Amino acid sequence: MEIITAELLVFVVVPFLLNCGNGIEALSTHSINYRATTKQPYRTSYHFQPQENWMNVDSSNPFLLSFDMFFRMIIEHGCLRFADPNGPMYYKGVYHLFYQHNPEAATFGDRIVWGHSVSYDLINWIHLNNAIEPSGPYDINSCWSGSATIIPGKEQPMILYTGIDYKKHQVQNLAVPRNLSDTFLREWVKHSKNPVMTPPSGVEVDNFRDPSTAWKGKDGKWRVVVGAQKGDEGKAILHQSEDFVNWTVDPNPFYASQNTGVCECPDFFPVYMNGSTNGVDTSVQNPSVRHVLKISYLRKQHDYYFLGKYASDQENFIPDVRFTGTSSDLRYDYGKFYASKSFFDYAKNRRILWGWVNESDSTQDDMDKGWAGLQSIPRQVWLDKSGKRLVQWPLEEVEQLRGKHIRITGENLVHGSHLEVSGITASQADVEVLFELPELEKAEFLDPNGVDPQLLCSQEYESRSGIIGPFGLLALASKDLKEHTAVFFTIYRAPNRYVCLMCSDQSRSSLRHDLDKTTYGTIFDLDPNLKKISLRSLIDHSIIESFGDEGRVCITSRVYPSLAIDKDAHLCVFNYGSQSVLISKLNAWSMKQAEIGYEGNISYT
Ligand code: DQQ
Repeated sequence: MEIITAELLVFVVVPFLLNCGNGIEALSTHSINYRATTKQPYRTSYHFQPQENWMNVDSSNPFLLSFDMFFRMIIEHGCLRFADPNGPMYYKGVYHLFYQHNPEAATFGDRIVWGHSVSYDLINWIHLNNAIEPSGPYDINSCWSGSATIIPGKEQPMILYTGIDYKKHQVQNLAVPRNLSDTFLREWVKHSKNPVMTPPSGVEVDNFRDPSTAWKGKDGKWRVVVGAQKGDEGKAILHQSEDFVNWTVDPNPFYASQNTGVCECPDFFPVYMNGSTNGVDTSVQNPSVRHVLKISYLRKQHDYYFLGKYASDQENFIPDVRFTGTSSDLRYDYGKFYASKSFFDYAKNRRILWGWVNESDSTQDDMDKGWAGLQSIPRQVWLDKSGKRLVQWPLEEVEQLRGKHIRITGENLVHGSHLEVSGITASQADVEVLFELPELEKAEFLDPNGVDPQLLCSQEYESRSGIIGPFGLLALASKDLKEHTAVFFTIYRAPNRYVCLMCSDQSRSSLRHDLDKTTYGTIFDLDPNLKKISLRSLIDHSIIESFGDEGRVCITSRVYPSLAIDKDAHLCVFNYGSQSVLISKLNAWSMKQAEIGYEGNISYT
């Protein structure tokens, strides 16, 4: 089918058929990615999402519950879960993304499968049939998260995934492609010896899941970590194997944290120490690399990462700084971003990170929309030259979608300024701005110890005043600014250093009241020599992914405006600080729609 025909389907047939859930099902095998329309204003245009239904979630939504109810629900139902990216990999010229999916409904279910899509550029995607579905006693109650490893030399992809077995225990299973000459790897065969790992002693049978990508030790054996829990202790359990089929468990946890509950989706990988943006294959161990362990803590619903030492002689990971449960812990993203997974892209020598971005509306809204759950724009990830934190940046491939371009330079923003960035599609945009800062000595004093950044963000924005900041972007804003999401910075003088507060304030993102409008924020050290700070936001109808300080700090939010929709959305730059800041340069682009559709139904270029 030619694109033009497919687009006709999208624009002419969709509005007729689309009566939320029911209409979408009717379309599922015919249309290409149906984008935001009057009836689907929150559908995204260039973020990956399934054609319909769920990249899975359970049927409760935390913001509608008290903390106690939310927590009880987690305990009683096992977890609150969403659309994890699974087994991303690059194989023979094709990128693969699998994901947790309920093909039957826009809610979490008891028959979760692995959805499967492929791409040549990580931006335009072809949906394939589900890759892994419940079929045997070892996974009959769902196929949960896992990872892919490509055995070098043999060029053999292996998938390890969690099966919920006939007793509802969590076990790990192996699947391999049926036909290696099919570069789309459409069919996967489960190993006859499944399950290949069962819950070891010291691990709860219903909290043993999400095997990582494997790495090869110096002894030639493969190693993976599996997330687990015993009581309040969270663990990553190491397993070793020579053949990927017979695994032995290490009695000592690779990593453990007290009072955290289960560690979900552990990811373990090396990064270069010299500031290089290149990625490193997961098995590399040498003096030029450090290691990163990422844990998704279910109780927090955030992805935390630890920089540290892989003590291969003791088979464990020693983080530089242990988990504290406070706002000082390092996170990939200080907004919505969970169950993430990275992979090494051999084609371009980089490490790529995917994260699941859930909804902030209610379950009923999701059922009405007929879908829920997005994937972030894939991010390249590397260690900052300071060695103290990771840097994330949207893949260069997303820039192929950039269309109409607006540039602003040398604009001074005095106290109270609002400068509209007009001429682009503000609901579907990529904006990069570099702010030149005034003399930092003038900044307000703040001792960041014990400060709650989220609370400070709300207060800062509410007051509409400060000294250096708040300044930043108003995204998805209505013309009268009654609706907007403020993504901004405020600079402070702290003892012996300068710090920056980065925030995303959703409190005015919609006239609707029935939404989770939590304000997100974090405080980080500022390099005083730079005298500048950058902000990039990828805006796509109901998602705003923001990258502060050249990607050292990220915040992703989901918003559902009722006025600032499609052509009625505006984008502004603002400054409420008493000190002026200068727009050193601003580049903004309208973004085109990505091609995301079923095989055979799109003309893929
Ligand atoms: N989601 C999966 C689990 C994982 C959780 C189930 C994380 O394997 O622990 O859908 O969101």
